[in-house]
Formats: sequence, structure tokens, C-alpha cells
Amino acid sequence: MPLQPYQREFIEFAIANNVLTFGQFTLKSGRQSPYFFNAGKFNSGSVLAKIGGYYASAITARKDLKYDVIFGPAYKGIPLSAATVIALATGEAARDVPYSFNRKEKKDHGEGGSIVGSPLKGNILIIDDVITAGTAIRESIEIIKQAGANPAGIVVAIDRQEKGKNSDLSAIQEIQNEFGIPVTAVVTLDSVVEYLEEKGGEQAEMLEAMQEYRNQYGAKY
Ligand code: OMP
Repeated sequence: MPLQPYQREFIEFAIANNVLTFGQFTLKSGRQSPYFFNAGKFNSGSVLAKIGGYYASAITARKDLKYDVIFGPAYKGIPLSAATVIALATGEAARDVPYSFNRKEKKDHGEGGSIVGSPLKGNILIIDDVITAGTAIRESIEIIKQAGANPAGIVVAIDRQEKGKNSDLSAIQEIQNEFGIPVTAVVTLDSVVEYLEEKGGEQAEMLEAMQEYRNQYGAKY
């Protein structure tokens, strides 16, 4: 699919805020990547408000997403999910969506437990930052199932479109096949490559590194 205007805008927004950077990075999977998406750099009020809007648009554009509660996994999913429910609560089709997040360490005093916010009940939409090999998302699916709720959808800012853990399919494809859960992303690796292609000239070196990386780790749909 050609790069959409909102995707170009999102990539420029991520680059301007040093969220999307180019260089040499070691990923959780051990892969050496020429780019990195650090959602921790969405670190001011105006930027967070904007990112919430992007997630909300991605959610409302997917008419097949049926959800009762939004879940943001610790840590980076927490501000992202909070920003998203605020964005969903405003505008024309405003909807007040309950949300929650998990603690990484279980608390055994006070209110106890590891889920903070709305109880996980019914259909749960997971909001996270990045999918690479799918490990983080699988953990969220597990948390939701253990709470007796139904993981009903996943929205991330970027799908790196890399081979998953178990096949040549992308992590997203594997998760869709295994759990039957729709997954949606604001942008993908292909979007970033296309953006660099459009820019041409000074981005040629980066583009080459990205294309090489895609050849090595890119999923075969
Ligand atoms: P998987 O669990 O392999 O899908 O990787 C996703 C996680 O890796 C994210 O939740 C991040 O913690 C981290 N990550 C990024 O934040 N940005 C990237 O560009 C790449 C990764 C990564 O390590 O793969």
C-alpha cells in the first residue's frame, strides 16, 4: 500500500522527536538493526497528546475492532494507552473507554494485584509501542487470558515486519494465525523505507542499510 499522508506525517513527527533514529542498535531479539523506535522519547504533554491522536485514528479506522477495555502493558504501553483513551474521549465520535495497565512487580499490600485501573473484563484492546518478534505482545495476551478476559485486538505505533519466533511469517501474522486477533499499526518498516525512498539524496546510505536489514530479517508474507 502506498504511503498515506498521515503515515508520512507520523514518520516526520517521530524523527523530529528523536523517537525514530538511524544508526546501529541491538534489539531485544539480539538482531542488529539500522534503526530504532524509542517511544520513551514521546516525553512532553503536546507530543503525548498528538501520539494519542494517532493511535485513536488507527483504532477508529479499523471497524472490526470490538473492545470494552484498553490495556497498556508496562512500561511503555502505560502512557500510550492513557494518551489514547484521552484522545478517544474527545472529538465527534467521543467514547469514554475504560483502561488499565499492569505492574511489573506484584503488590501484596494495599489494593494488591498486578492490574491497575479498570478490571480486565470482556474484550481487551492492547496498546503497545513496537512489534518485532512478538515476545512482548505474547506476554500481554497471557496477562489478559489469566485475568479471564478476551484479547480482542492489538494496536502498535510500528510493525517492524520482521520474521516472528517460529516461522518466516511476520510476528503479526503469527499472532493473527495463532490467536485470531486483529493487529494494526500506524506505520510499518515498509512505510519507513518508502519514506526514505521519497527523500532520496542524503538518505541514500540509510536507505541501503534499511533495505539490507529487510532482506535479512524481513517477513515473507
Ligand atoms: P518484541 O518483543 O520482539 O516484539 O519486541 C518489541 C519490544 O522491543 C518493544 O516493546 C521494545 O521494548 C523493544 N524495541 C523498541 O522499543 N523499538 C525498536 O525499534 C525495537 C525494539 C526491539 O528490541 O525489538
